[in-house]
Amino acid sequence: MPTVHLLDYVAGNIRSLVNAIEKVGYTVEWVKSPEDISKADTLILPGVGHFGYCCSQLAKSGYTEAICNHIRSGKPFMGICVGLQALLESSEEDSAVKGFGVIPGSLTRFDDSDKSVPHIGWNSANTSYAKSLGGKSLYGLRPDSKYYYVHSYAVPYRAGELEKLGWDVATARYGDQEFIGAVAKDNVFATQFHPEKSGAAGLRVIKAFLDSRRVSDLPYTPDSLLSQEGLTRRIIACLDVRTNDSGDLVVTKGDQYDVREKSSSGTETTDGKGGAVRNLGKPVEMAKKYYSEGADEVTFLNITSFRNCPVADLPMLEILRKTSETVFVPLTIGGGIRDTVDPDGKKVSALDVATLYFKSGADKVSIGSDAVTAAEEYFARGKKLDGTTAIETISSAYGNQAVVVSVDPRRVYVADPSSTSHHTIKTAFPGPNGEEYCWYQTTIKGGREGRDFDVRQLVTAVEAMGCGEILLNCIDRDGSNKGFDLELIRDVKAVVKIPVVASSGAGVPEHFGEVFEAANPDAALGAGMFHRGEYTVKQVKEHLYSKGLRIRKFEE
Ligand code: 1PR
Repeated sequence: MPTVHLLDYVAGNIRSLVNAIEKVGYTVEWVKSPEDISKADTLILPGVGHFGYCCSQLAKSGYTEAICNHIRSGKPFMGICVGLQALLESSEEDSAVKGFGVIPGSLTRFDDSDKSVPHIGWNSANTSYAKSLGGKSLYGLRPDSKYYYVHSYAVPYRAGELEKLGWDVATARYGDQEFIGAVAKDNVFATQFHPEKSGAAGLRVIKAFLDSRRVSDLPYTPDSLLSQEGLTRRIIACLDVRTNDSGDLVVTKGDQYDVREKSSSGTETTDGKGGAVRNLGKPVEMAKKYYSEGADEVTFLNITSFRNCPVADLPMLEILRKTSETVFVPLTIGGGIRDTVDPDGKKVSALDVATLYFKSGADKVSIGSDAVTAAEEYFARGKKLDGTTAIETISSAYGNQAVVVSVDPRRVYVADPSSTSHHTIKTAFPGPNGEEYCWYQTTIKGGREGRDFDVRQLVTAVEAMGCGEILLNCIDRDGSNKGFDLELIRDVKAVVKIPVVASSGAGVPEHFGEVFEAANPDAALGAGMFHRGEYTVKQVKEHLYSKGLRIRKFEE
């Protein structure tokens, strides 16, 4: 198989890129020193994280000159995400550090006054306006396909500027900002999106580049799809995973976080544990199924954090490795991301735990209980960061976009807002004694312990610490099939700029339409309705499409 040289200088999920390259018929050889680059025929520079960190690391280790020589020699070069950004002259993210200057221009931060930042999700890379391409596809890009982006900085698109210098440009639009999704000139091709995370559409792009197929014919696309430019509504399938009573790792699903079968009378069994852990299937197989139905992301939550093995042997690592071989959309892993101690007494930091997960194919880690404790301490310190929390250490090493905080709130009803110091909302669903107000109490340990800390305090604290996305569960709605808690989602959306994923309560496709229209989350997640086979991800997307909402269509 032909070989591709890959530079692994930064942290991040490189495994998925290797899997994607192998999937399209190539093998990977690692570049371990600047000298290796002179031996490379085709070179790929991937990247996630911080522009300044990335460019200064490359310069310090002597790679910048070697990469620029490779580009000057005319041999094929591809940059991905920060690998594209490094080709620019500079970035607002770190004005003290210079880029390679291969592409004229500079990166600016997205305006967050009217939208969430980072920009996370599926957006276009549209070349249909590029006159130079004469209606053909650039490296397999299609105007009706969607690609996975995750970034806060982008190159604003100014019509004609780069084209005048011989660049072909693919554009995307976020809110009213048009930016560069991909660029190509001679032997250089670079994408702001992650093709290795963009399903079949992304694999097609990688293959076209590696096969040196710069332009090709486009299939016919109906006008209805071409008008779907912009960020799509993201649908996430969530798999709660735990060991059942026979010791097998299974996908399970609870009602209000209780994952055990009820006895036939509907009550708990005499041992107080309830029945067996519900077993809804095998994690890797179910992830594959949701991928093939068009899920835009898959989240695994390891809901039993006890363990009797070293962190490096955690069974979830193997699940991620296997899943990332065939599932080419972003994978999130949650559960047990915290400082910990191995059975032999060795300390393992939250950052080390996260690193193991990223190396095994995860794109994001999701932090639950530890984030609540860290946020409480942040408030106790007078809202001062201390730099040592899991959120801070992981986001500074891997970027904010890699850190999700999973929130498990529960309603506490009050008759009068003055009876609590917490932020309350007036609810359309009064409490058991007719209380018209409630606050959302945060919990830890899978909802088992409530804290004197509300959801607004938690989300604002974790945003300040460097969390890039909120996974907003709701214990009251979990497994209820009654629809999302719109009041909760609106309340959280009002106080953070980072994306919010609505979770808990989805029972029918209409619930997804309702939540996007009434509470405007950045993504919505479903579990039980998919696991029980009641509806498919595809049906949810068809419903959204019928309501005129933008979605990513699954491509074979
Ligand atoms: O505290 O960092 O170890 O993380 C533990 C993680 O496990 C947290 O993300 C927490 O939300 C999750 N978790 C813990 N216990 C449970 C449980 O169910 N007993 N699951 C649990 C949380 C909630 C959602 C669920 C949606 C959608 N699961 O992820 O998938 O509510 O369900 P639905 O569509 O069927 O209503 P840490």
